[in-house]
Amino acid sequence: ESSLVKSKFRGSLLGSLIGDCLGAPFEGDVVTSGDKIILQKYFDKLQDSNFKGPYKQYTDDTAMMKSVAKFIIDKPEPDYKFLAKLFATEYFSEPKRGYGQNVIEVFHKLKNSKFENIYKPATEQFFGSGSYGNGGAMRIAPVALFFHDNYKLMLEVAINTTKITHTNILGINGALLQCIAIHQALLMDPENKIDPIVFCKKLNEKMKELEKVDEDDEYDLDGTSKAYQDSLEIVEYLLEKEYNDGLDEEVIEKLGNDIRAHKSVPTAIYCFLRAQSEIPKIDTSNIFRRTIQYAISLGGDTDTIACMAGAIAGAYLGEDAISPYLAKQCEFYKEVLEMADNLFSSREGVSMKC
Ligand code: F2R
Ligand code: MG
Ligand code: MG
Ligand code: MG
Repeated sequence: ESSLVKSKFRGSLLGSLIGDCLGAPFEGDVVTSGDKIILQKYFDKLQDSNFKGPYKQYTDDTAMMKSVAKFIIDKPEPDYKFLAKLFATEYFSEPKRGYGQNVIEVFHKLKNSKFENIYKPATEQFFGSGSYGNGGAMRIAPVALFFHDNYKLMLEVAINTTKITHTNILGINGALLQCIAIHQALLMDPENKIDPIVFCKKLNEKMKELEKVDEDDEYDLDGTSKAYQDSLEIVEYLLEKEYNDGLDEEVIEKLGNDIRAHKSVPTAIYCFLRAQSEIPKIDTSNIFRRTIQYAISLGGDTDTIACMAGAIAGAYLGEDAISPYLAKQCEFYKEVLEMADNLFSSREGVSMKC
């Protein structure tokens, strides 16, 4: 039983890395009609045991996820100043990993203020409204895994790790949704088929608890406070729809495929759920590969949407479902597996102390 959980830790972090590395070359792409064929060939080639190419490099998604993992592994009692320092150190040692345009201001301010108030720089982003980029969500996997048997603490840590860079409610709730999606997938038996609608409804029940809607708030005219529960309704609607040639365009139009959390996290969840059964023009019987390949086929923020979908798929399926040939194409894959094992074993240490 504990070996299954360990395999799920590995699967989730590896899934996150593979989505980032394989999706990165396509980030910002606009989808065109031949893309599914090109992607099919790209994946067939990468998965061929004889193929030897240069590593696919990871981006900010993995760079920041590394820091979140280290923050948990090195200090079991959450030390958010330590995490802020890890984020900044990682950024200044390798600034060219494709970070968001604005988040780098936070790193500079943190450093210049000697990490005096680690939450202040993020609150100043976007004229005080805070970032709703998907940067909080893309790096959350280690939190969902490590704290999976303490739901309340998991949510608290997810919020506090996100707020160092993202304070807009959409940025925070997006990270929470990604976190609970990984958590819910982790608790599923990979021997049992997932019912996408049931999975989505269950997630939405939890999201309704998290998105506290104030019915009397006259300022919330655009429904920001319940953006994610509304999006999950759309996920359900799209999952129930019969396949047609325009379906993917409708997915992009209704759920989004860009760097905003509310226009990418629900999309990643949809990708994972849609990939539980066959998808036209994606020729593979492997659910993990289908998830990543489909996520990338939607274009836009491909590294991040594939990274988030991959983290969920890996948490459900475990490491065994992931082709080692695909993993071996990614820079840092050995280190990510080591990170997953360290995350798993530091957890055992903590529960023994209790
Ligand atoms: N930065 C990128 N990719 C470059 C963009 C791709 C390009 N379009 C292309 O064609 O290739 N990728 C990485 O950034 C995303 C994560 O970003 P993060 O960490 O959330 O950063 P940031 O800067 O806080 O937010 C990102 C952008 O979102 C918009 N935004 C956020 N909050 C806003 C607000 N309150 N008001 C207005 N705009 C807001 C801004 O445009 C931010 O720059 C991942 O995709 C990662 O891979
Ligand atoms: Mg294209
Ligand atoms: Mg990136
Ligand atoms: Mg991205």
